[in-house]
Amino acid sequence: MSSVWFTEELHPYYRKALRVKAILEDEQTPYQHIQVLDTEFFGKTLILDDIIQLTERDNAGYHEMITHIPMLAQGSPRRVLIVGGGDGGSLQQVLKHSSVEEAVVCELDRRVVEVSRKHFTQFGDPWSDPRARLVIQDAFTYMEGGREKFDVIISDTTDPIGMAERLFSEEFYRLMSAALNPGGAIATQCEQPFFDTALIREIYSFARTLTRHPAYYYAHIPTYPGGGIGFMYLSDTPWQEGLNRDYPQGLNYLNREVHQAAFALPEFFRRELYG
Ligand code: SPD
Repeated sequence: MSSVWFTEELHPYYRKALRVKAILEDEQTPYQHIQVLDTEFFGKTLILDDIIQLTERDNAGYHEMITHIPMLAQGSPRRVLIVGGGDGGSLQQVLKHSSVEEAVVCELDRRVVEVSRKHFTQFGDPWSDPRARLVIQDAFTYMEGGREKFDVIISDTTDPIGMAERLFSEEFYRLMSAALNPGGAIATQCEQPFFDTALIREIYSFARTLTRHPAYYYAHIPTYPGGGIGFMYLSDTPWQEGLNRDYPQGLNYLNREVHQAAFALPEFFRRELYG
């Protein structure tokens, strides 16, 4: 019996594949190629420009770690910005914090929101929460406006390819830092230690000039290259402050032990980053 596989090729020497049961969406928008596939074991899978963004089975690790780590460190965030994040997964997590009064999602492509809302019902339609505000705009342009301040900023982007590349630049990190209230915290999607060492080192080096306590942490996500992804934490508040707070109910990945362990880095990478 023949089978159909979706293959993500990261490098000429590295690819990974999911077995496909059905193609649910396949659409070219003005910005990107959006696909939703139903896959064996991992369930519905969102793919943008041939890069896996999330699956039903393993997205919790990504969304819980990119949101709650900065939220817990800040302690009582009222205004939160999510850069990208049109699938709603980070928004769902952010809204678990009762301190939140407004969560702004700045997403470029409205179709990501519409398609995800239809298929990823496990996020519980966070868009219908009155605290959620969707801004359809290029995040760089939105941040350059510089009018709004936030307690937490989460950069939930795709990989630094094409239009998203600018969201990994020093200039964009400066814009995010400038939009942060005192005591606030930022977490960004920050790629994979094995494959993206140079990029992460570069981001860490300018993160050090922007905040007092930058740090890199990691989560295990089987469907991402290398089996996981890392995040850059930027704040004048040490991430350890978050360990003393109450965690939101009903988490699937994050607990206090995982929180602490996520900042422990394998020696080759710790040396690269922290010297
Ligand atoms: N290498 C793929 C990284 C994808 C990160 N973005 C995920 C978006 C989920 N909200």
